[in-house]
Amino acid sequence: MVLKNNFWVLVFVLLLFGFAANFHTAKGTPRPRPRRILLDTDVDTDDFFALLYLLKLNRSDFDLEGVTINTNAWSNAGHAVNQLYDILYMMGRDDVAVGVGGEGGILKDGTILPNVGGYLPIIEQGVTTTGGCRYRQAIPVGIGGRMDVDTNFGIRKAFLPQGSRRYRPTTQPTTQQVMYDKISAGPITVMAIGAHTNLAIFFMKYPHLKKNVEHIYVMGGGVKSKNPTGCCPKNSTSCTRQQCGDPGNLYTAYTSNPYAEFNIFGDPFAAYQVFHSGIPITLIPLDATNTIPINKEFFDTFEKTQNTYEAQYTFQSLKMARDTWFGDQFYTSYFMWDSFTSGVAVSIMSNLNKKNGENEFAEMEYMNITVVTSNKPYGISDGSNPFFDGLKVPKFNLKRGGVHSGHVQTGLEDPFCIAKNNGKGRCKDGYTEVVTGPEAVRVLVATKAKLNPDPNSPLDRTFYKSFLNVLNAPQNSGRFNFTTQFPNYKEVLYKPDLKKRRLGKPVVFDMDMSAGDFLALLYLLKVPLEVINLKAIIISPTGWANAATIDIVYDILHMMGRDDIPVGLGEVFALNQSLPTFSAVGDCKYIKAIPHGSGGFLDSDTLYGLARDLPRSPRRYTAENSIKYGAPRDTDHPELRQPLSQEVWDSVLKTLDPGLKITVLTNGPLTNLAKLISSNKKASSLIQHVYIVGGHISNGHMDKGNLFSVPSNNYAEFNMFLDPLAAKTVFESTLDITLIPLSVQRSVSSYKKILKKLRKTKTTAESRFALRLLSLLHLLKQNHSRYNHMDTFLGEILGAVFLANDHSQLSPSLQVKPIKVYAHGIESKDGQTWIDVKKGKSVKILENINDTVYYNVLAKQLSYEKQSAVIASFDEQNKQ
Ligand SMILES: *[C@@H]1O[C@H](CO)[C@@H](O)[C@H](O)[C@H]1NC(C)=O
Ligand SMILES: *[C@@H]1O[C@H](CO)[C@@H](O)[C@H](O)[C@H]1NC(C)=O
Ligand SMILES: *[C@@H]1O[C@H](CO)[C@@H](O)[C@H](O)[C@H]1NC(C)=O
Ligand SMILES: *[C@@H]1O[C@H](CO)[C@@H](O)[C@H](O)[C@H]1NC(C)=O
Ligand SMILES: *[C@@H]1O[C@H](CO)[C@@H](O)[C@H](O)[C@H]1NC(C)=O
Ligand SMILES: *[C@@H]1O[C@H](CO)[C@@H](O)[C@H](O)[C@H]1NC(C)=O
Ligand SMILES: *[C@@H]1O[C@H](CO)[C@@H](O)[C@H](O)[C@H]1NC(C)=O
Ligand SMILES: [Ca+2]
Ligand SMILES: [Ca+2]
Repeated sequence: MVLKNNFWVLVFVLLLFGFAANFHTAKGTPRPRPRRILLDTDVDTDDFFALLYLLKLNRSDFDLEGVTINTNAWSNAGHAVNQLYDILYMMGRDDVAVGVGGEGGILKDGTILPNVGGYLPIIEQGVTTTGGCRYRQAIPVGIGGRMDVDTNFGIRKAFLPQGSRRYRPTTQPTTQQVMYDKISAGPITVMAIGAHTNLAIFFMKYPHLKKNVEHIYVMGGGVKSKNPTGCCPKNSTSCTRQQCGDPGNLYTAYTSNPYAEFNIFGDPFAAYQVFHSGIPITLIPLDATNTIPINKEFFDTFEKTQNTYEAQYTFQSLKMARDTWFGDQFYTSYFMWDSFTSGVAVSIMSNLNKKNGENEFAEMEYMNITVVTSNKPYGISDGSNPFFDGLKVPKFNLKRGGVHSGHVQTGLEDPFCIAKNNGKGRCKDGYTEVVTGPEAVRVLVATKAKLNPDPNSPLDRTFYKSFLNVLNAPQNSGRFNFTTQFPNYKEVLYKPDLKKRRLGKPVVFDMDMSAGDFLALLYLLKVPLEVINLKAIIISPTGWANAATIDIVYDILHMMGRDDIPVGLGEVFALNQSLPTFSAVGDCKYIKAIPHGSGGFLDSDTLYGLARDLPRSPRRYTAENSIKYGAPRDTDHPELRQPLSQEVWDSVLKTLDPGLKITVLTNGPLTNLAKLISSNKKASSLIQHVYIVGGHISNGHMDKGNLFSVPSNNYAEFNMFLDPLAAKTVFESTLDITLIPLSVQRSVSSYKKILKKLRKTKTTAESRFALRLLSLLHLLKQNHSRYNHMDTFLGEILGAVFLANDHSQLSPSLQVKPIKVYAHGIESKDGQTWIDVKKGKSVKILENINDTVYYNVLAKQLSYEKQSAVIASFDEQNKQ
């Protein structure tokens, strides 16, 4: 059609000036402009490449009106939504609606309530936001997985500006609301670049609105693809064949399912609903994306052309992805997935006069496919399929013996799926399989990325060039980055001069980053250094917050002028929960008790929306890594690497004055402590004392624990339940323990009383912050049933107060009792603690304190003018 050397000029012109060529339907009638777009994304790295590409297009042709977050995949909701808000703010697009979560559920009879948050695949969705992770467990949780995605490798907080939009409890628009608003407003195109939970729920709830969706572009699945990753040379004997030549890309689940791709595997039943919705679908599967890797030529060209903030952000992210990639196969195994999908979609929409989806970037072909949701034989009832098992009428009236009625994969280690002989799994859940007959849906499928006809260009795919041109184009560019938005922000570290001080007892604080833990931390930082010398913080991300929330700890320390205190990241899985064969992934047997939505991770990860008001620390999680610590290579700044809890612990021991021992306060699951004492026998002997906040010693059947989300388990307390094996390990050790159990915590969890005290005392920045957080928790508790458990967090502060104070002041009563912890893998009993005269371990138990004195001490200490905040807030930090 065009002379070779003019081709790129044309593509460039088309892109900048809007793909204006053809906005006519196949029949030739002009269609209304602009084309409205809704993007459903899991906010992975590659997702915001796609988002930025869409935001750069001429808005009179393509108008992205809404973004909804798939909360069931590669990122966690609280981190994802704030990153999205920041990206949109950078791009000057605060008008784009953002939806995340929702508290609605699906009833036993299949009734779908409004505002289902989509935190769980439909098969696990009940009436709350807690539930299992049969599919999501394929996604790595920590470093190399969601930890890196949530923080965008640590680049996000260094780079993105910060606007006024952010997650706020109870006022955050939900996914279903945004979908409803945008889809009911008129014809719209949807792009789905995560799992399909949100969309499927929407179509099941509002089938009459399907007619407004003109087209769905999907990144996902593998149809006839042959995964090129992990192939061994033919005659190699040493190479371990990983996934190679199979349709799927579940590199963590290959031994159970070589057929599925992550997005579709995230919720196969949802994907089935979307594919079978009757709405025209264009699929960009691995077949096509496997042919467009981020190769070296593309990478090098990109490095040289970064004319906009969005190009810089994208390049820096890609570079960190490359520098931390395992093995040496980044250039052949990191593909353009979602970004390529956005390009193909836009190009098809610009060429609607052409047949069969012809476009600039991909070869297309029609195929008849379905999505496999269960495995043959159908009609069995083996306990794997909650749509049928134990129900008189199958959920959603599904057909007995139909395609959804077979065995459904229950997890990565599902024995049904694991092949006995050749190591190649046999489950097909999530496979976008070619079929004939009534199940077949005719779908336009991208099969291959188009080659660049210009043999002299280093960029040998047409889309490479488009991507770089679009991101670097001056139109619709980002307005600033963090540094240019906040020129007064200084990367300084604040450290007290400890040399001339007589320091108190050395303390290590082990926290799971629940709201109460941050208040306990503030409290510990306020206790005179002569009483407590807080040596280190270790994080147990096995409780109420995700690992990436570690940045809030850094920010609190920065605020309080304590950038000298090291922060160590602990194991992301409870003991015995990660897979022995692949430790980056594992089960969620215990942590599934924490709600994903309101009152759970969504709120902890944002500190109920307040974390962004804290001063921003130059210290934060970073994916920077070092060969010295087992990384595949040194990144640009290996010295910045996030230390692990074990390393921080070791360094504390090294700097300990002779004769001194450490006091440990744990405010979360005992994962870290159990690891420390079992990996190093000497560790116990260097621990003076351990204060454990948690456990419940029931004194009668009415005296229940606090596990509100596990109805079968009446008597456990969260910190023990979340890692029962760790609790057992600690309670069978030689450690000297004081337990601060639920009953005494409950005696000091009156919001009214503490708020009254805090309002009266002279205020410091930190007491004001504590007052804000506590008032918010109190209001939420009064207003919304999802926040009923807020007392739990107020009670948690007691450990810090008790540890720090002259005991007589609080009039504590302590009793020594022999304690045992249940940890045999039975959900209804795990984590329970009881008195066992014969076999229990003698533990001091705090039974009572004077609550009036307690509230006084807490409020007074927080408003003590010494050891007060160095910078009060983010706003103050950025003032001239
Ligand atoms: C966007 O498209 C409109 C309508 O075709 C055109 O008038 C306008 O100049 C374009 N803007 C840019 C920046 O290309
Ligand atoms: C932000 O942009 C400025 C100006 O382009 C640049 O000097 C700075 O390095 C950027 N900041 C980051 C974190 O990349
Ligand atoms: C593999 O086989 C090919 C031909 O059969 C041979 O040329 C090559 O050297 C072999 N490679 C190894 C590593 O044995
Ligand atoms: C898909 O199915 C339709 C209807 O059964 C059939 O006409 C068509 O040939 C099939 N297409 C392919 C590519 O198999
Ligand atoms: C650890 O988990 C496995 C199953 O994954 C189980 O068989 C084993 O009993 C568990 N070990 C303990 C000590 O609970
Ligand atoms: C709680 O309800 C009160 C009164 O209805 C209202 O003023 C307040 O804003 C609500 N707070 C929250 C956090 O929803
Ligand atoms: C708690 O302490 C306050 C102040 O010292 C005292 O007045 C009160 O009687 C004490 N309460 C109990 C139950 O001992
Ligand atoms: Ca994605
Ligand atoms: Ca806690």
